Amino acid sequence: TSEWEYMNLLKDVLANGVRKEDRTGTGTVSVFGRQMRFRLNEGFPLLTTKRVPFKLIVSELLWFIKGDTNIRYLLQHNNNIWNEWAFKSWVESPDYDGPDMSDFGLRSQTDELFRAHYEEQMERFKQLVLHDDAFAAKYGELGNVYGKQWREWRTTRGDSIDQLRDVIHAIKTNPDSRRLIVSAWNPEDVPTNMALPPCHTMFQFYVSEGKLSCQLYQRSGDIFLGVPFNIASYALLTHLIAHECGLEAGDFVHTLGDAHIYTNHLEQIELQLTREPRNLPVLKLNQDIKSVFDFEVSDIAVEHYDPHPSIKAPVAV
Ligand code: UFP
Repeated sequence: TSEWEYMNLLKDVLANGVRKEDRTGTGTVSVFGRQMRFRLNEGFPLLTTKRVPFKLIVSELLWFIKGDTNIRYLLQHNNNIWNEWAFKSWVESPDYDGPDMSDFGLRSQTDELFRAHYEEQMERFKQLVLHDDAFAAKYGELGNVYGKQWREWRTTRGDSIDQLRDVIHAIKTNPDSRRLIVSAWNPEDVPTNMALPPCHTMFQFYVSEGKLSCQLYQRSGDIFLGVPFNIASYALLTHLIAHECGLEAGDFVHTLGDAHIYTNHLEQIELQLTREPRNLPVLKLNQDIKSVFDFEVSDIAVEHYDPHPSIKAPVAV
């Protein structure tokens, strides 16, 4: 199955990676420049060598597609993957009145007592974002992250560009185009206006023989925790757009810049590599929905997903 592409990347980085310090202070083993190819007609590339939470991938992708940049929608779908980035802006603000949360990412992993305080404050934060509109507008907002750049890229003329709608239109009307690109990397916004500079920097579509393929350039990939999500997310995006355009899903080509394994994920990877990939699941879309922009979480499911158990690991923030 296509999952070997991922398993081989793990082995490659273990064999060829070099030690590299990183922004989070965790330490990584890293290589530069790698590519995986997933043939989407072989099955949906949701890893089977550990359980990957598909529902989180769906709600995050639909959140991007809506152009939403506030974590409230994610919280309403029990999706906590972006919480830390929003939380940070609150605990560093003058409005925050709880115990000191500086460097909460590392400290919550090493200090039990701190972790309890952190979890308490995070729960308080989530309730405020969910139920207090003014608070959500101020601190649930992540700035000009993916949703903003995909749907509402601001121009110097003072208007904006809906890159996603434009690229779907171009796929339908000019499928041989070599310019089917969406860019999330906005150099004007990167230093100041976004919680996390985009990891998935740009993607390109390609149409041939009735099939839609997609290639992602990811500048930085946490191979154990981030990349399995990213593979499934872009595979799903490719399927959704193919569905709207009346095409089959072709290949998802995943190109990585700094491809790294955090040193505190090495044991987990050793375990994962002992496991045999199983058959990939099958994606089911609600056929009544025609437009990419109309899908809800309940319209998207995978069938026959029979993974090995999940493997826990600390996230570097
Ligand atoms: N990361 C991913 N995929 C993502 C995402 C983040 O692998 O979709 F949002 C990882 C890559 C890196 C860290 O380990 O998060 C981002 O840090 P930096 O900006 O320093 O590359």
